[in-house]
Amino acid sequence: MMSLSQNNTLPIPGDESNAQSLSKQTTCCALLTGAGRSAIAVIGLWGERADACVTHFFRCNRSRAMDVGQVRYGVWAGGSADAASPADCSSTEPATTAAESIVVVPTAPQRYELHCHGGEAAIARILDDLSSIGVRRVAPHPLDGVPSTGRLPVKDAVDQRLIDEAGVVLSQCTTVKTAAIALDQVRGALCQWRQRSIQVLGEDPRRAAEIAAQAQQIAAAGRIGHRLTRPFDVVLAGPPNVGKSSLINAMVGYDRSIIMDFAGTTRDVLDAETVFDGWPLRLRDTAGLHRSDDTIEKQGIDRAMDAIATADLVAQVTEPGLQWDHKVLDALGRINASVPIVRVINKSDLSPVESADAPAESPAESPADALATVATTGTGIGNLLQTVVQMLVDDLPPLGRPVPINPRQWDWVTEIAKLGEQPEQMIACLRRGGC
Ligand SMILES: Nc1nc2c(ncn2[C@@H]2O[C@H](COP(=O)(O)OP(=O)(O)OP(=O)(O)O)[C@@H](O)[C@H]2O)c(=O)[nH]1
Ligand SMILES: [Mg+2]
Repeated sequence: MMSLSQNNTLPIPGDESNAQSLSKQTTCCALLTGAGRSAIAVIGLWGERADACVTHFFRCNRSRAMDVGQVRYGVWAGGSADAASPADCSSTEPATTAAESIVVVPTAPQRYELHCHGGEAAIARILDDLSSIGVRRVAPHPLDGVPSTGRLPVKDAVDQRLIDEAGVVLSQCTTVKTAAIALDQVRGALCQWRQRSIQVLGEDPRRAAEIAAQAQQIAAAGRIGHRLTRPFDVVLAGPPNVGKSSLINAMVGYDRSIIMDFAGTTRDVLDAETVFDGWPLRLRDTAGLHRSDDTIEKQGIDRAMDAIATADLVAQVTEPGLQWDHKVLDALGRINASVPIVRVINKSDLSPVESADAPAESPAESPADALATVATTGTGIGNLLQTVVQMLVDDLPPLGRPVPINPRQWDWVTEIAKLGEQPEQMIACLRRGGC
């Protein structure tokens, strides 16, 4: 890990005051998001020629100045084969290879975040293009690539640890939304809150309740923050043949699960990963839940129950007119009452009478909050995904706020939230930083 420089601040890449920093002449790039396939990747670009590199490769869809903090959409018009000579990134010749859609965010003078498609080809192309004009690609150390607007005030080893831990998480994030939260903590959001709180309490211990309330809010964000590197587990559960597998396929956009026109097709838990609205999701297809004497089917149902027990959210799927088996519902209720549930009525293109499995004696009423979908045509799928994500991340604070990014930090902030009436213990806890 990086050491502190003499004046107790974090060294920033390209900063000549740091003995180990890159030379002033060097322009660098680094992949800030984790390795592997993801929806979006973020590449950091910083150094003396960063502006010129962006001018050379980026074609903005509007002719506006690249102001710091403003998001700019456009295309990456590079292509290693066409790039100008290494010394000449100010060439006025436009690069000619097929364009790649990207978002460019100037984060400080001569510092950029380039948000591109998360596929390996798109990432490699941009990094190769930058290398071809002499930009140095640095190892994806979590802190090396972080464009920063200034020095991060690191007061002590506890701050250092909070930032280092966020850096490790940042390097493993696979989407822009998760990376943005980790990046805020690398830039010091949580340790600045810690420092401020210690100062406030030192000046006036009566403000402990106020700090505890803040800690409570921060701890609430820890539910998402402590798991930024893992996708949310969304389990689709329901009776056989209601279209659970069809829904999974429609949600991920390719045929992950086998679909058949008879009950009991899915016998195990099958996973498919996707990203929606910047959030990584692991969609889990399960065996149809019902009372069964078939040994293999029973095992599939047991595994489905296990998946439900550990889910972040359960999509409870049924079809028009089909009553849930109450014993199965009771079992679901006993497993984990705290798991949020989205109710889905699939096959909503069919009227209840057309639904082959509907028991005539017990027509089911659709719950008012149920979402209607037609997996075979895609109707309602966007709405379903949007609802799922909203339920999963609804209590997330705005960007820039402190968020604990691992279980250790989460426990620490939760502990502080309980000390509203004990200012001395609160200061001690803040100072320890959970260490
Ligand atoms: N009309 C209509 N048919 C659908 C819809 N969704 C799925 N189906 C059909 O319903 C049948 C069962 O679909 P599956 O996706 O295999 O259902 P399942 O819930 O995974 O079934 P099991 O794995 O056996 O529990 C297939 O023939 C699908 O084509 C829908 O929205 N409308
Ligand atoms: Mg199935």
